[in-house]
Amino acid sequence: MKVAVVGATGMVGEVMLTVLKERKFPISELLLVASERSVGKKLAYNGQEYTIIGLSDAVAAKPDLAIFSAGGDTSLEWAPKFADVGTTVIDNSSAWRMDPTKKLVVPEINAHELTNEDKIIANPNCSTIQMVMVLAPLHKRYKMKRIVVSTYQSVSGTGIKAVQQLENEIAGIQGEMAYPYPIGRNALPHCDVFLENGYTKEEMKLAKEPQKIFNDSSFAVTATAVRIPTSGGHSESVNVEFENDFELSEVRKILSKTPGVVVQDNTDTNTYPMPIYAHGKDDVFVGRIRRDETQPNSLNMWIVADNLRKGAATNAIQIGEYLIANKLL
Ligand code: A2P
Ligand code: 11C
Repeated sequence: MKVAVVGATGMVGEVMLTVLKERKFPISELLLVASERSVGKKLAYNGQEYTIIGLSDAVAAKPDLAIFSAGGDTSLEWAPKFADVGTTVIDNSSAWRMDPTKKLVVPEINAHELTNEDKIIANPNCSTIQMVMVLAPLHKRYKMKRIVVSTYQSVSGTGIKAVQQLENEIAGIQGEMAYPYPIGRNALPHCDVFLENGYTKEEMKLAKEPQKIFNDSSFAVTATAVRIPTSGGHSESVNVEFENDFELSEVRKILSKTPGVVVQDNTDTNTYPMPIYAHGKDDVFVGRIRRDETQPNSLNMWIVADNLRKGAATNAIQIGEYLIANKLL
């Protein structure tokens, strides 16, 4: 498999290389691609040194697969150029997610929809992925009506400048600001840009992407997305109302049998998911599972995952693995 990683020098790109190596992704030739600023620089993968190349050279090399995490504008411009030479693109940006001609895929949920006609495949937003991983088996069993989610998102979701801002603030160093306010000892109800309806773009991703992933618009999602001073790992408080009632013991049983989901839920031992322990792991962790006592058929949960892993790199690479396993490349 000739594989290009576009945005290889970025935060998600770095995790992609780690995950590709860990999962022994079948690579016969690896192309590491970044902006013109990085062309010619060296990057190591699996003990070997690679020279960064630019996008034109990468298209000319006609890779079988290109995994993009280089921002929406780069994806909009370049993903079609790769597709034109026969490359299948898995794109981590928001550029193609809501395009009706593109699939939005969480492999455990809807990879079966993929065909070899899909040349640009969208990877959902990180906070969406971890939420739908937990909701999918519950929706199947109890049918969701409405979800209210509040997120507690780490600075790594914003990018390297935000990680630096938090580190500078902790060290007491004056530096460049990624956010309009300090993030240390703070919480910003502001992830991504504000839209005309008063929501942020991140909140609308949470509201819209799940329907597309489930191919079902019979339920509604409303979201508040908050940036907190954690370096990695997103957390979510999720309230879900179902059509049908449930037993908590059955909910726990269903979730503990769901591949990619780990239940950490024991109040006697203070067991619940936390971002520092989700770091570096591919699973989605769920705990604080309890009945919402204020209305029928409703559940509260706390969901945590490494946003750069299952929320980005791992999910994209699992899509690639599915394509290979099903001979769709
Ligand atoms: P570069 O390091 O050369 O700027 P992050 O999300 O951490 O900011 O990383 C973004 C990634 O996308 C980096 O690898 C960055 O490369 C790459 N990138 C940004 N703009 C472009 C572009 N116009 N063409 C190709 N790669 C780009
Ligand atoms: C965040 N979810 O944590 C974002 C990062 O649409 O892929 C990824 C943005 C996206 O702010």
